[in-house]
Amino acid sequence: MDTSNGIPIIPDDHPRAKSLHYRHLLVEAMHQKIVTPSGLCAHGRGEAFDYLIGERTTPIAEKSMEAAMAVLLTAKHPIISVNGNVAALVGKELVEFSQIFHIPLEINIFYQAEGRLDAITQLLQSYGATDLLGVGDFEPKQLSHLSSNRRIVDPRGIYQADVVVVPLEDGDRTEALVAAGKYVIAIDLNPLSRTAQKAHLTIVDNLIRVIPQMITIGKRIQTLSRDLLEQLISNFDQPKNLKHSVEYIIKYLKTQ
Ligand code: PTJ
Repeated sequence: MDTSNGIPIIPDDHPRAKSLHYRHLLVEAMHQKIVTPSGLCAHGRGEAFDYLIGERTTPIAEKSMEAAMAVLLTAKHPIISVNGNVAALVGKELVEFSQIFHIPLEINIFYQAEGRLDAITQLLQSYGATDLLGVGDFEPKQLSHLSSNRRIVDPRGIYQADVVVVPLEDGDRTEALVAAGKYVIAIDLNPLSRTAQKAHLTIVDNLIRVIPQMITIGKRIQTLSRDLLEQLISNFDQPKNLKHSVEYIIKYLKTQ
């Protein structure tokens, strides 16, 4: 941890030490080009919504994670899309997730800038990632209905995927992925965002808590029969999930 005159900038006993730690991590990652400057604004938005659920995983999010895991375990070509914030916040956990469940990671960023793809690649490789998609030599394919840089995708990954996980996403691409016939799993603290509303399954929780918890859930359910996994999926109701997530916030605020 950086210090100023030998005193840690973020003392361990600071009441918001954890939150400040993640901010610091993102600022450092921005200096290394992993995170784009706008990524700091996106994080601030997320922090605000995290306050509204008491900064902990709700029972609603827990249920959506179980359904998401069932979708991933029964998918033919699942893929996880990784941008700068995602790599900086949970790169290590995502590499572990990818290796345990054999779900590839594709780097796909909105703000292209020299050195960013390399910086994100190197970070993920430092955690043991080997077969990253969206980088290196590949024949780029384009998603229709999208004009941003994120339309360029890897034919071995997002392009052929039946299920795409989009943590911390912008709404445009979620819509383009849905229009392309893909089942979209979003992780977004804001249940009102376009991404949250347009995805097939939204986990309204902090990415930082979600990935380790999905690993735990995945290990628990991966031996279930296909029938049981499909039951978990059919029991999930996205409109109810979003409605209950908003109601949770309202209820939580009333207790304050
Ligand atoms: O690395 P790049 O170039 O691809 O940058 C992409 C950013 C992050 C800048 C881009 O995706 C973006 O602008 O995102 P938005 O449109 O600000 O949306 C971010 C959404 O993620 C918001 O709805 C936030 O509430 C939510 N969010 C932020 N942090 C977290 C989060 N959701 C879950 N966990 C978080 N830690």
